[in-house]
Parts: sequence; C-alpha cells; structure tokens
Amino acid sequence: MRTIYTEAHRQQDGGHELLEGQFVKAHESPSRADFVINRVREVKLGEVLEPQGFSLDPILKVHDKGLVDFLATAWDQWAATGRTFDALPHVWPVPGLGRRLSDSIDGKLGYYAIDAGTPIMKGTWNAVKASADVALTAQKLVATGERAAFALCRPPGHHAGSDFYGGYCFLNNAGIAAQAFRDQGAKRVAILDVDYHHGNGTQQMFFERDDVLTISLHADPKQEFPYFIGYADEIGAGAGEGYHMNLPLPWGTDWARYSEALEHAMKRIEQYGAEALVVSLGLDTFEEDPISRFKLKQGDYPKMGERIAWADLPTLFVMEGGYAVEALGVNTVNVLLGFEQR
Ligand code: SP5
Ligand code: ZN
Repeated sequence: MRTIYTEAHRQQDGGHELLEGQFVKAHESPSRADFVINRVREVKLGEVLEPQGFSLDPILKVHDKGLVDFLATAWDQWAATGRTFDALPHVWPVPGLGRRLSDSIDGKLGYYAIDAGTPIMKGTWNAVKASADVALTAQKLVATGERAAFALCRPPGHHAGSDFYGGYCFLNNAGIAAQAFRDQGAKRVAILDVDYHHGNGTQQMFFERDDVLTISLHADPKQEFPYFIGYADEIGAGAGEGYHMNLPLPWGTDWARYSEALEHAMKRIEQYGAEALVVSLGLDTFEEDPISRFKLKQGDYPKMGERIAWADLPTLFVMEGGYAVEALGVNTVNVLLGFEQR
C-alpha cells in the first residue's frame, strides 16, 4: 500500500504539555513520524508520496470557520503580545461561567481548546494544514480505486471536533477524509477508531448523522482522558441514533479482551454496509506506551490489521496517537502488513 507523508509535520514541535499538574516534555513529537516513515521504507511497504495542496473547502465541511480561522492565526495573535514560548490556554468556559468569545488571545485559547496539552507555535498551522492534506491525498487514492492507503498524519486528529481542538489534535483528519468519501459519492462511510483514547472529536462531528457510522474502542473514560465523554450509552442522536458505538475497555486490557471488542465493531461495520472504511490508527494501546495502560504486544498488531481486512472494504488508515516512539514504526507497520496479508 502507498503512504502519504510530508516533512511539514516537523513544524509542530511543542516544548511542553500540562499533564496531571506538571509540565512535561510533549509526547506528541516529530520523532514519532520519523520512526513510522523509516519503518515504512525499511519493509518496503510501498511507494511514499507527497500530499497535494487542497483548499480549505473539504476542511470546512466538518469544521466551523471560527475554529479554522483561529488555528490559522492563533500564533500571530499570541506572538503579538510579546510572548516567545508556546501558546497554551489556562482558563475554560465551563457551564456556569459563560461562553463569550473574548478579544483576548487567552480567552480565545480557552474558548477553542479542551486541554492544556496541545501547544501552538509558529509552524503549527502549516503542519496542521499539511496533515489534513495528507489525509485528503490518501483518501483520493482509495476513492479512485486503491484497496488501501496510509495517511501518515502528524499532528493527529481524532480529539478535534467541529469547533474545538486538543488532545494533541487540531483538525480531525479522519473526519475530513470520511466527509470527502461522502462528497465523492459513497453513500455510507464507517470510521473505526482504535487509538487508546476515545475519539471524542469524531463522535461529536458525526453524532447526529446516519451516513457516517463511528465506532471507538478506547480506555474507559471513568479512568482515562477525555473523562467526560466516551461512555457506552452514547449511541448517537436524532437521525444518528444507533450510528455511534463506544466500546470502553478497562486499564490492563490485553489482546484477548481487545479482540472481542474489535470483533463486535467489525461485525457492526459489515452489517452497516459501508462503502469505505476510515481507520483512526493509534498505537498507544501498546504495553510500553508511556501515557497509556493497555497491554497489546507487537505481535498483536498484524492480527488487528488482518481482522480489519476481512471486512473487504476500501480502507484508509489515518495515523493518530502512539507515544512509545521507538516501537511506533514497527507497531504501526505491523497493522498495515497484517492488513495486506489477507
Ligand atoms: C491523539 C492522542 O493520542 N492524544 C492523547 C492525548 C492524551 N492527553 C492526556 C492524557 C492523560 C492521561 N494520563 C497519563 C498518565 C501518565 N502517567
Ligand atoms: Zn491516543
């Protein structure tokens, strides 16, 4: 399968993130993509292509213009205050406080961000836009007849919703690609999210729609980020009722338990009759991931890819999380090789 990749991701290079009360070195780093692209080349997975440049139109189909304009200008607004360090929010519009959009960059950051783990710097917008272009370019390959493609997106996307960013994500690359499949004529599209964290942005984006089935397997929000959403009783609303599925799993989940949930998800996707499948591919389910607590092993990832392949759908893999960086290349490509084996 072909991989879409660009060096532009390097421009997102956060110094620190606020993690459980401490500033720690950002886990979402450029080296992540280096390990993945190196492994893609090492095993000769297939050609590696540069993304095309798309207009903002396919992004604005699923994201509000307010968020997109903010992301495109946030660094300049921050730098205009004389600050030379990464932009992070420090106050949020929780219910009861109000939610007016302030003229202050600090107000705007809190308005659009869900956390203080997602730093904005000078190159953020370039990297974020390029990451969406990577997803859209790979989507085009699949829409025009390739069985599968790998969008090596960085920064990731599944925590970003129509009008918010966070969780290391700015624009929802998988959601943008799913919408592109719809706009190019696919009647039903499925998004399978196997990142360790709940795909809250993807859930929010498609919650009231039945034309994009969204399923997320993730650490139970009773225990894990993003805490406030991702519970099993969230099944979609309105026309979308019955078209979202959360499969929360406890800390310590291993392949035996994980594969049961994956089986359940794949059966639903097969029954739905999707014409295309987008996989939000996070590898933070790995036993050695520094911020996660599942117990998947390197040898489990080819099995994951193989099970996804059984659905026999045109499939777009979109890179999400995974922070055990030195194993990230092997684990990611293991899923893709398992998929191709079938
Ligand atoms: C794309 C993606 O994987 N984003 C993940 C964002 C997670 N951010 C906060 C996680 C906090 C969980 N606690 C970490 C415990 C480390 N001791
Ligand atoms: Zn994750």
